[in-house]
Amino acid sequence: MLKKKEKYVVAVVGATGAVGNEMISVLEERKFPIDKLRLFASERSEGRDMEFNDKAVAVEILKEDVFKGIDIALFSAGAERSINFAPAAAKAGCVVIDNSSAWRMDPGVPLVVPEVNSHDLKWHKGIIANPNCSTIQMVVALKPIHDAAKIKRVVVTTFQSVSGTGKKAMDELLNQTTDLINFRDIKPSVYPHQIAFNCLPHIDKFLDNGYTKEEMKMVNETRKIMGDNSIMVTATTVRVPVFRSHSEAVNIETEKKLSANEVRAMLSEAPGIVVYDAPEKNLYPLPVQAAGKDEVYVGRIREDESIENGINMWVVSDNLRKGAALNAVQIAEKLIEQAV
Ligand code: 25A
Ligand code: L14
Repeated sequence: MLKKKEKYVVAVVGATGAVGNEMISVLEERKFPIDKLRLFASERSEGRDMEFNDKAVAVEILKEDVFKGIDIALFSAGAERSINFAPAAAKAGCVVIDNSSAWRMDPGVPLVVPEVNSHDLKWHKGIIANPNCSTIQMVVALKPIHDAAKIKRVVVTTFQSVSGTGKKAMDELLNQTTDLINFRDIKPSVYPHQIAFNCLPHIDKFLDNGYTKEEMKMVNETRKIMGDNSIMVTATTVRVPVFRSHSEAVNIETEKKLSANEVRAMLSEAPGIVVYDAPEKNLYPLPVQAAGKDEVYVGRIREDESIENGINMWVVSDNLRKGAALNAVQIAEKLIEQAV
């Protein structure tokens, strides 16, 4: 449990990665009450300094015994590091907010999107999981609809940017693009195929059921966050040559009928959402517009005319912000609110 203090000792594990970098910016921008910031990464980053509030902070090597005296640790260094280090951190009295997939479906670990289920923070035992990026932005938009009309089924297709995979993937898209327009040969390395000028229906590993792990995260995490196992979800996740922000085409079947106007009105009022929906002015959410922003943008809201009670919409958000770093920091802010 987090003890109420004026300022906290905060750690970012995986600080030199794409998400870790964003965590440092978000902590700074939101004036998080930090007494001391500690940054951890692997030996590869040894000797590096990073900037926080105009001061240099040295990157330290992650070891099991570093967590004493740290109040909150934001982890984003991959699932293996989270499995190996989060329990030791929790044992040392630190609250871990973990970005990896390691702990999300553990029944003893809350999986939290503050707009949806901050009440689940109450039962944490030292580790709190931050959901998958595609799931976070979708549940923010689903929650008001579920409360109003009970969702029966969701069919989602994602268009995911390369930044989710980390810095090496962003470099790969940039280098392939410049190589191809200069008629040079390319050799895929992070992804199994060319990502520039292409779409890959493949995110994370394939499972025995023919789906990818990313697709099944959207199914299982949505139910856990919404606290309703009756919601049916089916997903196709696609990597597209975009640097930042994920886009999603979401089809929702509800028990009660909702008009497109009702959905537009309720989402406009909902926390964390901005409705951009004026097609006559070519206004709809775009990944380049959402990049660097905090909100989940929703547009193209329309009734599904092929079923009785259905809605289609287009949901876009920055995967490194709301999809990862911002959601983690918002969890920490809620913990502070609830601390005694
Ligand atoms: O497959 P995994 O293990 O589950 O990991 C998945 C990847 O997903 C990203 C993250 O990539 C991770 O590597 N990720 C994690 N959570 C995410 C989320 N919610 C997420 N992506 C989206 N949404 P990343 O590049 O953004 O961040 C990697 C960070 O983790 C640190 N790290 C790695 N191993 C570590 C460790 N920290 C402590 N102990 C360890 N054993 C990593 O630090 C980085 O901060 P680093 O020092 O290893 O890397 C510094 C720079 O080096 C580059 N690099 C990475 N791998 C290699 C490399 N360079 C050369 N060879 C390599 N093999 C990185 O680009 C980084 O800039
Ligand atoms: O958080 O886009 O489970 O390659 C793992 C795959 C994050 C995104 C997670 C990607 C994801 C990542």
